[in-house]
Amino acid sequence: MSYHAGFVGLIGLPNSGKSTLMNALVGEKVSIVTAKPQTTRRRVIGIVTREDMQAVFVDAPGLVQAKSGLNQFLRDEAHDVITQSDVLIAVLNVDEKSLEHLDEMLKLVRESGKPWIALIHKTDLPLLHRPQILRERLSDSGVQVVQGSAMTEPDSIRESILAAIKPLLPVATAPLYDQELYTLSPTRELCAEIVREKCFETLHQEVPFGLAVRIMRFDEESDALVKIIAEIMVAKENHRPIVIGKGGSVLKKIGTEARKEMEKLLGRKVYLDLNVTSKTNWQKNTGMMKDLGYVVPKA
Ligand SMILES: Nc1nc2c(ncn2[C@@H]2O[C@H](COP(=O)(O)OP(=O)(O)OP(=O)(O)O)[C@@H](O)[C@H]2O)c(=O)[nH]1
Ligand SMILES: [Mg+2]
Repeated sequence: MSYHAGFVGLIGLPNSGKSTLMNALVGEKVSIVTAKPQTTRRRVIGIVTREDMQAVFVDAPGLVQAKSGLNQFLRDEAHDVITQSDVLIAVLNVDEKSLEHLDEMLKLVRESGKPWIALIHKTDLPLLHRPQILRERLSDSGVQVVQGSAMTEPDSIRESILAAIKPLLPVATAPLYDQELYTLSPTRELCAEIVREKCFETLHQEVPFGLAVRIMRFDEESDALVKIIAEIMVAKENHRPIVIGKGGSVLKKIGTEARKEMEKLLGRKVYLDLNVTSKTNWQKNTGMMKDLGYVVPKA
């Protein structure tokens, strides 16, 4: 039995369900998921180790066209994941409105020269003819096509994908990472992302897209309690009162939901303090972008 190990990039348009897929593959929540596009900003690693393989999945931001600011970072980050991966999974959601954008995404994957498979995703949605239309678009590519829904059938999608990618992964003598590891994200990063997820779910229009979250303090007070102070940075002064809400009601909702999820993650009680600050147009400030980790690592 040959052993295979390598990096597998999840590539697709915004909202195609890449992060939901990542969580289904790993069996743990490592990537945040929301109904809004452009939720994932920095790549997230999720590791699946089996007796005969280790797949290091890389959840990338959705592919967008952009020439500046945060969107340019999202674009560059997704392109870099393509470059750094050994194998790609092109995620095509059946409810995607623009077939043209799907074709552009497929072109990018094909032109990378990497081995790849396609996933026709969200097949639980009642769009009966769409999977067939997408299959026809893929028919001359000669790649393996898997279909399913990470939301409603996580186990079967995981097994189909692992079986399809294994022969495409490089042959290896040993796993790349410790077999017990399932993500490389530090706990602080996971906590910051939880706050950002709750902001995305609670806030609307342009506000969530212009905010970033930093963990300012992470104090393990005891075996039973962690004290976390996080900063929610907004890009415009007038977004601050929106995030706080009347009498602090919006911030309280974000805080309560984030705290509950952090308690699940950490297995301890969490005391969470959220501060909202405005840093006008931080997305245009190279220093702040770097500070937040929104820079593409140099190869
Ligand atoms: N019906 C259905 N919805 C799904 C499925 N997978 C994901 N979704 C929903 O699609 C939306 C986007 O999911 P994400 O996993 O955040 O998508 P993404 O591709 O990571 O999005 P970006 O990070 O913004 O590029 C969320 O509302 C999910 O609940 C699926 O299999 N079926
Ligand atoms: Mg995502």
